[in-house]
Amino acid sequence: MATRSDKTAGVGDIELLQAPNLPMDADAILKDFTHYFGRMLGRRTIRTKSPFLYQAVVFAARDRLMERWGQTRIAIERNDNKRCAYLSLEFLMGRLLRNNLLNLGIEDATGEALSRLGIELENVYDREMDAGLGNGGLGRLAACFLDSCATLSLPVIGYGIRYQYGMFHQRIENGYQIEEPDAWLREGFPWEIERIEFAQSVRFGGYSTSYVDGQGNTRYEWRDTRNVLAIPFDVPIPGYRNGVVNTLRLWSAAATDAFDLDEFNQGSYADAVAARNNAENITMVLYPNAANENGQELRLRQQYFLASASLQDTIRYYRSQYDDDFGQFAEKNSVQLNDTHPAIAVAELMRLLIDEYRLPWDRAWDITRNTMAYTNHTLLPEALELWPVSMFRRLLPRLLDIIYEINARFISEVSHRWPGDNDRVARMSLIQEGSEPMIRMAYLAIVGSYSVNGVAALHSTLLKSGLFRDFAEMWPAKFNNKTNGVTQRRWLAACNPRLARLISDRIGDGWITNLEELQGLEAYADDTDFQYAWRQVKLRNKARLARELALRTGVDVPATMFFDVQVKRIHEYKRQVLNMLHAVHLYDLIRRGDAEDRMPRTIIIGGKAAPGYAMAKAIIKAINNVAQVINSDPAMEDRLRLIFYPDYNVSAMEMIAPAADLSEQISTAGKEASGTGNMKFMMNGAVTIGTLDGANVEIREAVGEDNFFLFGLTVDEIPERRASYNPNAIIAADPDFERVMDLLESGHFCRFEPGVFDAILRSVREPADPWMTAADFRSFADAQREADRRYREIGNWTRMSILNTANSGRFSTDRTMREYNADIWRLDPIELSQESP
Ligand code: 26V
Repeated sequence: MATRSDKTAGVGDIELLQAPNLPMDADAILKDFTHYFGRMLGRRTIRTKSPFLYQAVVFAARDRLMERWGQTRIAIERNDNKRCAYLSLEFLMGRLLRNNLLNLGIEDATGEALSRLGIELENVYDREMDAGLGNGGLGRLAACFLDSCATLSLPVIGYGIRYQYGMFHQRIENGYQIEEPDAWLREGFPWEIERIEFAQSVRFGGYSTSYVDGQGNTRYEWRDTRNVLAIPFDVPIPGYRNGVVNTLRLWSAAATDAFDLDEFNQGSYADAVAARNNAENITMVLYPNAANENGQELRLRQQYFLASASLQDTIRYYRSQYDDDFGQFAEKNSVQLNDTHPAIAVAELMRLLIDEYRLPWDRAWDITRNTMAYTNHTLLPEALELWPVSMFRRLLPRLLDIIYEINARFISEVSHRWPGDNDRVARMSLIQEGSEPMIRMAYLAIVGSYSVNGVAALHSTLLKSGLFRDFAEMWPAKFNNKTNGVTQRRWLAACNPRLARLISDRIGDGWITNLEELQGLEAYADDTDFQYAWRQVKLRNKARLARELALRTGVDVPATMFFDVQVKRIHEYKRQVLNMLHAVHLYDLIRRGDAEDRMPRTIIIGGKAAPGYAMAKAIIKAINNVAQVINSDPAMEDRLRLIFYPDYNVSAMEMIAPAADLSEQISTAGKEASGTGNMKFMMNGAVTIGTLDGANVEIREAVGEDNFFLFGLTVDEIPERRASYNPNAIIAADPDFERVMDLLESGHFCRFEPGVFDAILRSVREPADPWMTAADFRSFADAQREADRRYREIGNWTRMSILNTANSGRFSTDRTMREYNADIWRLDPIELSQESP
């Protein structure tokens, strides 16, 4: 382990970090590109499709990141900044080249350099694979946070897992989702730096025991463990033109040389070497989330692996400044837990402080509770993490001891405060009793943290009154809200360059780091020249998306149609089914000649289903079947298109958001914690049709009710409606709805595949339907009709579109990160020394 003496033992830093930084002009970039392409990669001929082209461009850019990276580290050390470790099982980074060039300020120079070789930078961007190390909202949020923290000069380090296989690729075959592995590292990942010198060892298995030491203190030991090596790979995270480069540190598992020494000694050399897979499997694959696939042992190994390696790394750095004096640990560190996935960190920090550094329980607990902070990302009770006690005993016995001890002390606190309230004690216990006792990870996170936050105002309110009510009653001051955001560097500046230019030409480019400046667009909302230019940008973005749709699906759509888009993970609560019912309704209207005054519309639906989530997969099949019938009916041509967008991911959204007219945010009220796609669409001038759920509530407040298509039951209305919910009566009373159900139930969309819609239609008609799809059909169809009417008054729509962008300022992660910092982390910004260029 590194100590201060190690640091002073060397002879000093290499000159790189003090010398003037590399030039950023086209000549210098071209020279470096040529060096990497020819001398390092050993290539001579430039071919547009070659991965080496992309790699050489990355290396030229990386050189310029590298010096700033070193300068940032030095500044943090010198100022002895408090730091925040953002622990997340997911970082959905997407592609990095465009954003890194943008933030470094060398996009134009790089484009110029490459154009001299006859290469288009845009094609080089396209050669990059998405780093898809996440499922959806939660993982992409973590990626946006990193961009904003670097831009705000906040010393935040992301800790995650370097999965060999990220989010699976989705292929559609006969309407069904087929999953294919995402071998994103196949051609290498040129942004990362392996830092073997910071490897850590993580323990599993064995048994826990105690003994009394020379001074009469009880000591605990975790013996006979199987250890796995955690090797860090660092990815640079540049701020926007501020000289700061932060770090995303991704851990990769490797067998230690001592791994399975037993077998080795028993003479089975080949078995011993083969058994190394057991260690290396830990970071093999990202779990695609499905609440019904809980309790997978490998997943728990991933969680502990991340928590332990990251905390050991945090302590290593702290000790390089303070040796073994832990007195200031909590003043110098915050650890933000991205959902409960890394919540085992609460117990692991206790273990490290007590077992490894010999702190007494109370001091260790004090430090832990002043270091950890927890963010909740879901209200669905079935998504709350529970781990079998028996699995913990087998895999992490020492951590189970610690959790039991935390629980014993916590429960005694509860019973002192509420004497005799045994129900409350059972409700709040970290252990859910039963034939298979389970550990409630969310409760461990709450008890071990000084802050618990939700991700939108409504969500945070519902957490306090629902899921975490008892805890909010006990510690009201711990609970707070931090409404999500998205980074405008990726989600406007980089992905929508035409709109970015139009905006900057009018109001300057201050919005890139101060999104509230978009407010200045309000003044042009009624300016017909500006409106015209605004429409032209949207039209060109739609044409670009239309080309991609044709490529991916073979369906042609005119860019002049109304683009109605719902892209997100497929889940019943997100109600893609409601969207499909509406598509069938429009189809029916056109067929019966009742849609003459309707705007031609393209409905785009995209998203992945968890491989084990049968209903979500059935929804994909159903949408594809409806699409097939609609798109091959000559009567629908130029009137209605329904497209399922295959393999939706971050890069897809970068093309989709700039091209959307209407943003579908139609979850059952009270189910979507926040949503962040809603914000990306708004920023790019799409108008929302949505329920009062998650951050939609705040979006509507910001843009004004006239510029948002509201529909559906509210959170407050749902319980009373549920009590007497009768979907069959609702359908029977609504002729449009009845016709839609008739079409679907008659087999019109599955002539040769009977039963394909059965499960879905049954759930719509089910009085116990938790998502209450039927209850919202009429109000959804009415809101859609109103959206159509408003779109046909094109000036009016454009005004609405401009106002959406203009009022999206609040939904920048710059604002979100400022709030985390002001209320939770309290970090001082990194102060780069004056000499560093
Ligand atoms: C659960 C599981 C269960 C086991 C396997 C892997 C896995 C991965 C993720 C999850 C929970 C995901 C929760 C989530 O993504 N929540 C979303 O967070 C967004 C950012 O705060 C928010 O905008 C969305 O509304 C919310 O659904």
